[in-house]
Amino acid sequence: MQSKHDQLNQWVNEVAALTSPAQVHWCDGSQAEYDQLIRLMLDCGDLLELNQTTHPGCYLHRSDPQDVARVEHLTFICTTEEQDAGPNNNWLAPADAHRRMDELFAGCMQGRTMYVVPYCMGPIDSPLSRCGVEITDSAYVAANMRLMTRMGSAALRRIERDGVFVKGLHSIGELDPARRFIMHFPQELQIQSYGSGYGGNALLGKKCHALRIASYQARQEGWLAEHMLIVGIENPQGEKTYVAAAFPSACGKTNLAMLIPPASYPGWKVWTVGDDICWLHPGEDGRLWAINPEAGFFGVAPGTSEATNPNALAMLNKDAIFTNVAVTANNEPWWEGKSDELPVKDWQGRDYDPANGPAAHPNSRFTVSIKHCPSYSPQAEAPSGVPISALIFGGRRASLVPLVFESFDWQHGVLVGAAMASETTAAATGATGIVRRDPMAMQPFCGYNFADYWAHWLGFADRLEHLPKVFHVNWFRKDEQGQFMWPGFGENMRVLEWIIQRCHGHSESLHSPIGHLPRPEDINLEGVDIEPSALTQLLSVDRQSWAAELAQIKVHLEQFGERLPAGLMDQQQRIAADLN
Ligand code: OXD
Ligand code: MN
Repeated sequence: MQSKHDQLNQWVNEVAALTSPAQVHWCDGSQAEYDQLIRLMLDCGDLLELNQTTHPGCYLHRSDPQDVARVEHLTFICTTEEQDAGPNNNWLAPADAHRRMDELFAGCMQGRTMYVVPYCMGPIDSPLSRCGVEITDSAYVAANMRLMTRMGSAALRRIERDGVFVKGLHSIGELDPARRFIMHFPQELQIQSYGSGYGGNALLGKKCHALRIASYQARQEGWLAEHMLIVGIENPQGEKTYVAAAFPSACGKTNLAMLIPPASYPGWKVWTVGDDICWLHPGEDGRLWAINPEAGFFGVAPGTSEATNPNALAMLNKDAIFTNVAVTANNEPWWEGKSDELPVKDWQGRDYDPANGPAAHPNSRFTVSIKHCPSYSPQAEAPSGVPISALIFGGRRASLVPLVFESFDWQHGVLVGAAMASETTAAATGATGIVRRDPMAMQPFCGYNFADYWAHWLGFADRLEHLPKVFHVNWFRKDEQGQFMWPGFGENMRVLEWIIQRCHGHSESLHSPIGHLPRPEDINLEGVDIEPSALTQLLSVDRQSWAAELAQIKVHLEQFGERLPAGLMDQQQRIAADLN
């Protein structure tokens, strides 16, 4: 097959000439094709069948043990000017990067099938959506792309109509960490990824396209591509308020996106529009409108349970691909936190032995269509997206940061996002549990200089008549004994309620130097076991520690030198002065 798009055909031919595959397969996205991909992977051992009685259509993939997470140190933004990539990115000159990648790709698909995967990020009929084509030699990637994106013929027709598309070239190569690179060429709308089969490195529609390339494009075109979940919160009167929230990887975006309100919230419901990526566009009505560019979840498995995220558990009983989880004697998928039962095989297929560490890899994942989620919002298909009333930033902070606060205004809100910090998690290689700055949860994903990115954010103040309110939350505060002080999960509804009341101008707040905080009595504690003194502590601001934090924020901002928009340092100085 070929497309009606000459430039696409030409590129596919060029890639085939470079990589020498045994055959080329253009993906149409059909069920028959998906079934065929699964069959192929079962035959070669890339997939293992899970219990088809309890988990029909569910399979397990065990990755190379050296290929289990994103590799930030091997991820590059290749712009002509180094300054355009900024201190927040690794940079290579485009010509150097191309030379290096051409060497790796030369002949790398010999004996393999080259899949041409057309996909659309966002509803197929939405003017806000953008398309791409991923060429890959991995059947696992092709199958996962069908779950994660609108993949196949409909996307190809749109590409033929639009003309423009992002070119993604991927090969698993030898899966050798020493021969692994994830390169982005935002000016050429190109991505090249070699040597990894891991989701964020290999499913190019997700982080590479929908965040890194899209954030660059969004700046040029006047919108935002963000690492945010999107939910609609429905009150007992049936009114829905949409919010988007940015948390670093593996900090509970998926759980919040599928929250089930506690029993003391009858008539409330949370609708899932997206769990990871959000494209925000100014609407003609002066509001900010959001689409989820993805069509599925690539969620972290460990910790997902009946208590933490029953909606996720319910959607994982059929048609899901699991990566690096453990299995039980009954051949069902298993991970830490799922049940008290013990697995028989760990994520590497060894007999389970606690001495080898966790049975499921801490960054083990599930891939499943969003439509399987019990709280799926049909608005996820709305071509114009959903109107956003609040943006919520959050991180994993054991101390200092209150349960929730609201920024004074948009400019302050941008500083709150720019100053975000969180303990690192297993979603990326490297040490976990270390506090690092992760502005807007975009540290690994912003495709250009953060200074320019913050200036772009600040500019929305002039472009939107109805700016969303900006909040910061922290579900992860610990007491002196190291115990979490806030129950989290479904109980986070209590914080969301205050947030949406603030959006509708209904609730009180207390002024503090770092923002508006709820008074303890503004958080509904009916039906939850939490000491009033703990809540008071969760809602307090320790001036001395915050003064130290503001000093660190200053150092963080100073890295961006001359390019840093003045508005951010103004905000930092105002708060620091207030704290003193
Ligand atoms: C993800 C990540 O996979 O952020 O969503 O790492
Ligand atoms: Mn993510």
